Amino acid sequence: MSYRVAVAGATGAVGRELLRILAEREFPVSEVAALASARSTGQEISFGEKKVLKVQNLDTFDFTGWDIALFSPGASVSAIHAPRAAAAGCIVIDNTSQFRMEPDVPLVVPEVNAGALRKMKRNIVANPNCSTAQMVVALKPLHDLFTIRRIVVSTYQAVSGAGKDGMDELFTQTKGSFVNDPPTVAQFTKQIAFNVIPHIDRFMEDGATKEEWKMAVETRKILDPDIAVFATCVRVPVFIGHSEAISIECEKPVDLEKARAALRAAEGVVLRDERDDGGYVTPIECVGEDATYVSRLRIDPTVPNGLGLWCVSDNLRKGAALNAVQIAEALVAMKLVGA
Ligand code: 11C
Repeated sequence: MSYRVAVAGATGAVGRELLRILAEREFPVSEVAALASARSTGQEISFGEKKVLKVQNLDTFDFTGWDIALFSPGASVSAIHAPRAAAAGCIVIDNTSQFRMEPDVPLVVPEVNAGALRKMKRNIVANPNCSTAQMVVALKPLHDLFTIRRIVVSTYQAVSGAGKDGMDELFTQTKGSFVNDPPTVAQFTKQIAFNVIPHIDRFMEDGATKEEWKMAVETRKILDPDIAVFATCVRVPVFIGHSEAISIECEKPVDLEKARAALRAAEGVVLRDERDDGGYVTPIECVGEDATYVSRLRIDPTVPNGLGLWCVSDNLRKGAALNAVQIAEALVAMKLVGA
């Protein structure tokens, strides 16, 4: 069986990655539609090696008869068009923050909680924030073994999390610095070239940012509602690949060898932890890769049952487009689409 698949937000950084991954993984499509705002209508965008799609207007697109829509157009646009597509009978996999915390919308990372797809009620499935996705993939095998009770995480997030404009800003500021051009700051709150910024998304009342709040509430929804999460999210001058330094406190005694074996066996995880020069993975090495890489695994002796680790992943792939396509694959495997 093959499926009619629409990609909304097709001209953005994640939209392009969605089309690339659908083709790369040979998702069984009978037809693909690339959708974006009116100003991109008619633009040409490639799908796989041979096909070129003409971008269609999301505002007027009729989703009747389409099986799956992969949405990444921004939360306010998803708010309008995802329910419209769902009402037409199309299953929406939404990559924005719009529906993630709604109780009747499953929030899914297939390696962790594919079973939640069976609870889909509104034809909408949510894809988590990129920093959450890689963290829960890395922590699931450890949670299964030791029962995590608290997570303290610091992130080092690439500018592509802020889309193509964020990438352009890092590029322009970096280039400008060599010819003494004063930096133009638009996408971030301060200069990002040669700097780090401890601020992603807006501030909330308690002093956390929304990115930090998302990591906490999304992790609880996906992995376990009883886990406490304290996150500090930082933007760094890296184009692609989010990194995270994670410390966990567990209910049960931790055992390093068992942790290593579980991470080696876990779906979606690659353990590279050699305790030697270069024996760990950095973000530039994970670009274009599907795995979540775990390194620097070690006991944290400062808390009971503590363990620390470093994890990196391509934020446009596992953090966004790849996870969405894996959700589509899970829907097919579970016979939840196209019935
Ligand atoms: C960033 N994590 O790096 C954000 C991007 O809720 O889907 C993704 C925002 C989201 O800026």
